Amino acid sequence: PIQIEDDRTGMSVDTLKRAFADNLFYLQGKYESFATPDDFYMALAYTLRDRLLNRWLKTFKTYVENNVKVVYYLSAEFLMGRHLGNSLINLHVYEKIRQAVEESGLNLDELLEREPDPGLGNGGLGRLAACFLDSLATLEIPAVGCGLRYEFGIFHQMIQDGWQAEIPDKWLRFGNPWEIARPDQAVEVKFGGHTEMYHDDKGQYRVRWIPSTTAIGIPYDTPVPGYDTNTVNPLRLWRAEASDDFNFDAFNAGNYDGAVAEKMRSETISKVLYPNDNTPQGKQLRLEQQFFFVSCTLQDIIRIHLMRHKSLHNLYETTAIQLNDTHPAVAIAEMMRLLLDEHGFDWDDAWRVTQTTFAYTNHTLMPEALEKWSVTLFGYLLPRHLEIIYEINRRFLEDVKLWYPDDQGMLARLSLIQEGPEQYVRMANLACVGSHAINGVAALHTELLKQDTLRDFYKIWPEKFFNKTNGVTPRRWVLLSNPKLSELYTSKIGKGWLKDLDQLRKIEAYIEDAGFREQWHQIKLENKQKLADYIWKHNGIAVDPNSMFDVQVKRIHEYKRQHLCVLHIITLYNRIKQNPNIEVTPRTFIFGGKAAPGYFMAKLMIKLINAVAEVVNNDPDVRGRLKVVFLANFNASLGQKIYPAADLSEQISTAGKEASGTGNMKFAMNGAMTIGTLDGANIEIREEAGEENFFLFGLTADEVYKVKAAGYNPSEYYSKNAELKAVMDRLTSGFFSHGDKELFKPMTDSFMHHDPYMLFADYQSYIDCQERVSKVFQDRDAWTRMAILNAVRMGKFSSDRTIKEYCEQIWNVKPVPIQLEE
Ligand code: 26Q
Repeated sequence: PIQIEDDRTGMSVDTLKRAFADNLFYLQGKYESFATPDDFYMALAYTLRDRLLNRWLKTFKTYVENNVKVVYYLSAEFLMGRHLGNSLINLHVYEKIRQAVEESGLNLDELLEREPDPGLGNGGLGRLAACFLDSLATLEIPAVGCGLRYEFGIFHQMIQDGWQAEIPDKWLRFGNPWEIARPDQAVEVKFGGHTEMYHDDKGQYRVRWIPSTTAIGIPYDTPVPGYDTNTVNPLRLWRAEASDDFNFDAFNAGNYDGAVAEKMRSETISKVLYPNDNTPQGKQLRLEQQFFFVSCTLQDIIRIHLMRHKSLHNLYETTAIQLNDTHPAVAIAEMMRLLLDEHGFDWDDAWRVTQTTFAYTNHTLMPEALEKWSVTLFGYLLPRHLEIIYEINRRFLEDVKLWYPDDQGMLARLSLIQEGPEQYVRMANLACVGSHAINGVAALHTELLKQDTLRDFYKIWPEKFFNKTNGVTPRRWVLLSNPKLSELYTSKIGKGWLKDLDQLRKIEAYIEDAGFREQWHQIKLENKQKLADYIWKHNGIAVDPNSMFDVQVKRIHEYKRQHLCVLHIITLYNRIKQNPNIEVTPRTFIFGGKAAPGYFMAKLMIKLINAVAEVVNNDPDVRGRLKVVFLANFNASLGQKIYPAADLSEQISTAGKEASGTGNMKFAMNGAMTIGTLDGANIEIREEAGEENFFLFGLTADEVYKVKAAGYNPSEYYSKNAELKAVMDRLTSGFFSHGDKELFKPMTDSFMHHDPYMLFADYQSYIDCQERVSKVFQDRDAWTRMAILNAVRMGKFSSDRTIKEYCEQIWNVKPVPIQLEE
């Protein structure tokens, strides 16, 4: 008999072709001859989603039936990147789909480019959450990503006259084929109002929260497939809707527009992602967003637990909740409220359940970046939660007084409330007291947390502190983005490296093989040629693929010091102007990154890069040896094109400021060398690669601290360093701004008078180090050897390693393999 494959699950090329055509007709409602590339993309996306559903439903069923412990990863951001390519990889159907699409007369690469990049995050923190979901599914860990379904993600960046312009990100315009709405699991979230005391039926005092408004949360689930497993975990994002019954009275009383205004207000909650990165903004709507998704998630968690258990006392046995920074930290208070007010717990039991369930990851050291909310705003929006926070604080400080009777400073620093003319709730302190584990995201970061930012908490609870050095998924960041390099690896050592990145070290055996090194070099060159084509298409700048691709892509921030790189460019430019025949190693400087729309200095930095580019790229004396390119709208998809093409990765933050960095890992895995400070994960990257394979410069975190304490005076560096002086003079002269001496003055003034990020202190060391970089690059083979060793020693930075550590040391969860056949 002929075996007939099901159209929605079959994996043969013929079935895939038929399913693709079917979905075009029945889901997009188009004949092939009228279909647009977007229609074809959608039809293909549905073809893949169909093939994930079987595994997805089976995964959920297995979790429920076996009553397994589940990790809930709470994050205000998930920067997932495109789904289609990733699901082709994780389902092992890339080649078959390519064939099916080609036999249908289409080009797969073009269809992949049609997918809008889901940008529900700002940068490192959001992308880390996405890498973690990939690793959790790959390691077969029961896990749910929980967050907000923003209608508008991170803005689309355009460059106009050298300045950043922001365009709304309408990522849902054509519909989202990857999500399934679950309106049957909607929940209600309360806001505002006041609280009341009453006696319960046992005569106990209880508190009732009478809210002034409510909103409805609708969950939308997106499948997250593991690589080479049957596990498909959900990413559950909540959308806010108005609850219609609430304004029924106003509606009936004829106050139609009043009722509609109220409805709009509720639906605003999940409208847009706040575009700030590492600089919190104390806006009411942001707090509403945080509480909204937290309350939806906790109600959901409790509902699921109570499906299999009589009470919530053993919640920690079924549930681990990870707080991705303090953005979801109000969950500590909401969990207490649910247990106390809605499930009749007494305080001590509720507190035990809360503390054993929650864990907190810190992503920042800069005190000004720690989240705090004015007590007035907090109490207005969440009156019951403010009461609970005060009670947590009262009990906590009682304990502290017992432990440190004479230390008022300690009490003031540990308090959940910052005192002063205006009181604030300190979210990091709330997260620390409510969690059983607190972790930093790189070894140095964790050490600095213990010694500095959270030192008092470390003093009282040293056993709560862990380091979990970040990682990235090698599936998206090597296999998907760098297929040629992946093929080369696999041809030598098999496919094992994709689930155990340490195996890449086996490649070291080929380091003396000149043919291997040549193949490696050719792959890098091809990747650079592709990026050069992209640059030509988008910026109209011709760049030489044989020049060094010197790349800095990341959010624009003063502490990340994109402007230090600009000082280097101007230094080289000045040398050329002084002697046009001087020998220079040809370089293409590539920048990319978004500035928070309200961050003036960051926007000025983008203008500066483009202004310098205009001069350098067009000066005949330069003879094309230096090129400067700013690529607009850096996001996950653009990252996938850039990392594989980079020769040099710029990781030049002021030591002690970058908690970890994760772009640094993506570059290194794709065979770029790093120039960097001893900051964040750079330190561990250098340790793994070997110090001879890392271009190190600059002050250490310790030295930064000491130089500042001794009274740092940047103008001294200016007067004593002739080359730095020439660079600054060129900048202030109006040379890069058509004679306008005012344009860059806010930045140059900051350098000369404060220089909080110590560019001048690190300038000479950076320039000297870049000299060494240029020298080595001229010896092509020496460079290739270093790049190979560097790349294949990055096993530690697979997010699989990071997630295994969280599972064993923080969450206490184990893999649950999914069987497809009964
Ligand atoms: C908070 C309140 C109100 C509005 C915005 C915010 C907000 C949003 C995003 C605060 C911070 C962020 C993002 C922080 C972030 O991305 N941190 C980075 O996290 C990475 C993953 O751990 C690290 O590698 C980076 O070093 C760190 O900067």
